[in-house]
Amino acid sequence: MVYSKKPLVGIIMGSSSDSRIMQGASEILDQFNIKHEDQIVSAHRTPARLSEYAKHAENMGFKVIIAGAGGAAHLPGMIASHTIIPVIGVPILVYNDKNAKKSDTSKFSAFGGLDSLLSITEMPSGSPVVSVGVNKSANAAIYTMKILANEFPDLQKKLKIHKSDQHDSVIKESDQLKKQGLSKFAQNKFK
Ligand code: RP5
Repeated sequence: MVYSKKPLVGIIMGSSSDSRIMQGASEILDQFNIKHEDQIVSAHRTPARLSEYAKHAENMGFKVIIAGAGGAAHLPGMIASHTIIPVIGVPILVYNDKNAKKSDTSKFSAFGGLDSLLSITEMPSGSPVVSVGVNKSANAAIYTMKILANEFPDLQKKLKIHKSDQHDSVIKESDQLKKQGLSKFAQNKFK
């Protein structure tokens, strides 16, 4: 089912380096056929663009904005200060590693993503931004769909199926574990 011809969700991130994590949100939204528009908007490197983006998001009629940022992570809060569209923040562990290789962990946040998590969740009273866990962009997408499902009953059905699929996969794995024994199961799973 096509829910809307126009994107319903805006995904933004502070840097191209965030795209590795933020793609998790787009994968889930694509899987559920939810149109989204994706952009890089830096709160400190493109501050004017940030306020323009908020106007753009309202003009586009986005229902939710998913905003990912690392380090000081002021992007979600700043966007929320410009619009009443609900903002879901994704705290990102990677920091200042635009040019780093995937294997290079030396440029990860000194505070393990806690810096970003607190920046997003500790918005002063009156200017709320909700947050998912560090790097959990897929959860931001699932939560977004829970909000959208208030409007689209078909999406409610799909989310219920998603939940029962999760249930079934746990039961299936538990049966395998019981049959094989814990040691063999773990060896097979992680070999
Ligand atoms: C934040 O600074 C971005 O969200 C990113 O997570 C972090 C580092 O940016 P780069 O130096 O990788 O561009 O604004």
